[in-house]
Amino acid sequence: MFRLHHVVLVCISAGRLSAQSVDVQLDSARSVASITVGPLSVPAGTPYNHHFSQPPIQFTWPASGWVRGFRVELVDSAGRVLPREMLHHAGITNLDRRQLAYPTAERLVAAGRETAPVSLPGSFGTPLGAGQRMLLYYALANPTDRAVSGATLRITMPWSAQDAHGIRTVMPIYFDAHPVLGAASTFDAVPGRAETSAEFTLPVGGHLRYLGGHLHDYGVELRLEDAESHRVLARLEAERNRDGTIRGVERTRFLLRWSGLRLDANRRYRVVAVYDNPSCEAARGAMGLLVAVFVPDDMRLWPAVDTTDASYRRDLAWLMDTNGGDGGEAHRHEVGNETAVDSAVATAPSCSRSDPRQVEASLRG
Ligand SMILES: [Cu+2]
Repeated sequence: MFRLHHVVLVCISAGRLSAQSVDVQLDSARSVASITVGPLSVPAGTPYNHHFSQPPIQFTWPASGWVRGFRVELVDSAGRVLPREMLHHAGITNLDRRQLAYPTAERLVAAGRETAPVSLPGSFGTPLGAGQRMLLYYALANPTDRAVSGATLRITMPWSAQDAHGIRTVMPIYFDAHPVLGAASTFDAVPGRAETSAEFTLPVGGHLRYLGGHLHDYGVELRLEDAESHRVLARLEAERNRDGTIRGVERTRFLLRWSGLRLDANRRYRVVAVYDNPSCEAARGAMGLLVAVFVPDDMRLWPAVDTTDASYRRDLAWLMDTNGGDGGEAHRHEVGNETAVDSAVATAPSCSRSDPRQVEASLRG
């Protein structure tokens, strides 16, 4: 598939934002893009909830082509992969392309420590243009009593050069049940069962080929609905522990549909996050995101980014300020039964009133 079997090696210094630099290597022969930051040091005894982060680092994408997935790892000075607990989160935002449903910058890569490597099937790829400005952010933790030095954050992406044939464009998009542009899009999960929802429209139609979700503790399900016909188009259930904490959210590839789930341009859709909070107090910092891979009908209709847009600028300022984190809001991702709780969720030991919903919740658990 690749007519050029040479290695393009590009090193870019991030410059003014910090002393750190991002190194991008595009290896056409092996079809891999490798993005690294280092050397990094993580002090001992840096727990998950006091993770440390550097300011985001801006870099420029060196050559046009397609990325076809990603894997995020932290490796030590000998190249060995470090424990996943040390990677709080990492991501890459494309400053020169806007999201489909929102006027803010595209989230190209977003990984928490629960994120498995992403690999797009066969002929799919997300186009990136030479010269597009990217923002890389990450936060690390080290709960052990041994300091780590000389580590490298490595994001590896299957890569196809621009002269590759037969690649179909897919785009990473998401829909937020509580979209707040320029701040953490979190909300309170009130005691009992409650729904939080928001409508959106898409400037260009297309098909969803993959749909996953993101919920915090006490999340029950996410729904994608047609707000005009009131039909439920997709429903993803949370995998919950008995106490309502979250292990994960199911995902779908719409395998029963020939080309995925159809979404029309300029039609009203709704994303709904359902929570069931068995405690007597509101749980702060809840989230509800549908994360999708989208095949647009025509990429030329993708709306141009407006970097002077007020929402775009607020979102970027927030990203720089919080390093892609959650702005200090309570935040606990679905990492299973671990003790990684950095949330301000207050669960009253007992409720003074008897609430049938609690019984229901504990039975269901
Ligand atoms: Cu979250």
